[in-house]
Amino acid sequence: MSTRKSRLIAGIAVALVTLACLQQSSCRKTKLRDISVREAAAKDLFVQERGSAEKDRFWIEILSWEPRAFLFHTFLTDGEADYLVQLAKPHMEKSEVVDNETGKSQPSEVRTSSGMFLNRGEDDIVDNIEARIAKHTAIPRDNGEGLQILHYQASEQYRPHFDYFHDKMNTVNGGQRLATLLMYLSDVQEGGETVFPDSVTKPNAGKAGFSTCAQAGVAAKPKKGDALFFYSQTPSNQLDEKSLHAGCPVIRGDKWSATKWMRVDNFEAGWIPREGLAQKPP
Ligand SMILES: O=C(O)CCC(=O)C(=O)O
Repeated sequence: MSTRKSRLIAGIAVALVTLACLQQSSCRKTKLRDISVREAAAKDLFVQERGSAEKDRFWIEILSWEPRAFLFHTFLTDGEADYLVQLAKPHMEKSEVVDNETGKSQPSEVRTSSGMFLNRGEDDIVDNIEARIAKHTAIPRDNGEGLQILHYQASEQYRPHFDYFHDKMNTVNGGQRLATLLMYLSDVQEGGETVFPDSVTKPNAGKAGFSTCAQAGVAAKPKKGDALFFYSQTPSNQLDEKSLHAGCPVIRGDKWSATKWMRVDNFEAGWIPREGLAQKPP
């Protein structure tokens, strides 16, 4: 077919589609290929979930591609953040870390915070947050471990570490850790950022408002309700050494956070009994 003829046919096709479209009122009001229309539609979805005020707006900020790290702004409501702190407070214990050789948890100077584990699906509020995590990370809820709640007081920190395991024992159930969602449950007056010291870009070097620790690489400042999402593996499923990260020392104030580690496969979550806690739900 000649180029002239095919151009003519394409032109007629566009005219017919436009005519059909103009007969529908929805099409007359919006330009389908207008980006602002698509953005507004996406925003509406989140507004339904989070409330209409600008301060409640959920949006995703790309922090880094190497490692892959994203900041979910306004992921939790203030009420949800306060609830998790309140649930955990009476049960906090000195944090431990997994020993690379034995795969067992033990106290270590690597991590000076205190913490506790909630059960997966422990109650309706936790369950709802976990469903939201699955939706926004696109990683099934059943791949997640129970939430770990952490508390850092002034000078406390979590030194640089990987979330993936170096031993075999810890990967039997659920496989390796694929990704982490770190939810900030409080603001911190100074310090306490989560930093990736081996990130390829160094956007915070010399930046006012970031502690010296956080200036070493891509970093997220703790803000109540925000959540840091990052992968421990590259898109080609290799363990990502650039995902090395640290909880910088808190300088002023204190920091509460909740960590959701997500595995590559289903994770059989047990049920940790606690005083006053109901039996595992059916
Ligand atoms: O508290 C932080 O900023 C880091 C926590 C962390 O690295 C973890 O829980 O794996």
